[in-house]
Amino acid sequence: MKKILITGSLGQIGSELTLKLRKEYGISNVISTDIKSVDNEITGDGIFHILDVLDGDKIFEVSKKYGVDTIIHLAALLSANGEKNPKNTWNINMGSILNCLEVCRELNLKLFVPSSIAVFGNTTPKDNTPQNTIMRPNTMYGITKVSGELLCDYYFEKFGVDARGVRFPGLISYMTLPGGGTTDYAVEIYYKAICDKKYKCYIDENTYMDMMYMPDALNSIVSLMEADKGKLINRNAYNISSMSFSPKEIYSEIKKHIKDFEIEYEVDPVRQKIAESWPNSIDSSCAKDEWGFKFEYDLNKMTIDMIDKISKKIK
Ligand code: AKB
Repeated sequence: MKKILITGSLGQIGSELTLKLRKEYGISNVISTDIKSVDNEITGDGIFHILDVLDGDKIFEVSKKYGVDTIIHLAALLSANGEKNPKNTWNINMGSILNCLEVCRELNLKLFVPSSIAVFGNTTPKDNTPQNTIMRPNTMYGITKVSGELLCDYYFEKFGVDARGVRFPGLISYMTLPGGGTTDYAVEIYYKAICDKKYKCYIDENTYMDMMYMPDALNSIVSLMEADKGKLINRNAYNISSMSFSPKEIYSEIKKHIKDFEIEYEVDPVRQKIAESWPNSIDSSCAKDEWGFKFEYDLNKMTIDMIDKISKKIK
């Protein structure tokens, strides 16, 4: 990667990835974009353009103007929000991937598109879920993620577009809040523990889902995009995870540091149903073998860092 265009730069992944890539690849080599603008270091301290991912001509124009060689396409609607307007979710998530693939085909660019554990469904094996297994998701978000994987594979096979992707688990970070996902509770719980000392959790206490701390997620994007093309067999769909826990377990971990923290449960049937359709834990061995995926943070180490960072942020 030399000149990188990011869509969804103001989102949970995009805001941290933009800063990391500016540091590693040079401030003038990262073109951050989003559908809206806000006043912050992403829009103020480097290159930033307003870009609607449904406008393929504009993606082409900005990519060409800057001589981009890689697009990292992060803009998407997530699982819980996706259920509120499924048709819109299909149109945005699929239309934008198709636009990026077309621009990459025309300009010969590399492409990263994140997939998700949402590609799995009720009939998928739940524990240590294999890389290649049954994928019958029952959310519109999950359907767009499986379709996105297939579309990227198709563009690679048919047109040689070097598209790559990972199946992200729930991502936990302190800088920008996630919006409209099922795994968002695992971010909210830290803020509530620090600010209010109590949290009302919308996921049942014993429901397990895969998770990952943001620094590991960002490293995985860079490692995959810099990996030797010849080694990538599962190129658009790598299972990756660094931990799996239930609300009860993350609560106990936080309570080690915030002794008077209390939790209660008010399960949201929509998000609970989604959570139950996803794996308890997935097998990341193909990502390890094919491009050296590794992670640094487990629940304990992440909790120490989240509490430290959020406490400083809200001071
Ligand atoms: C969501 O909960 O929708 C996302 C995801 C797992 O893709 N965090």
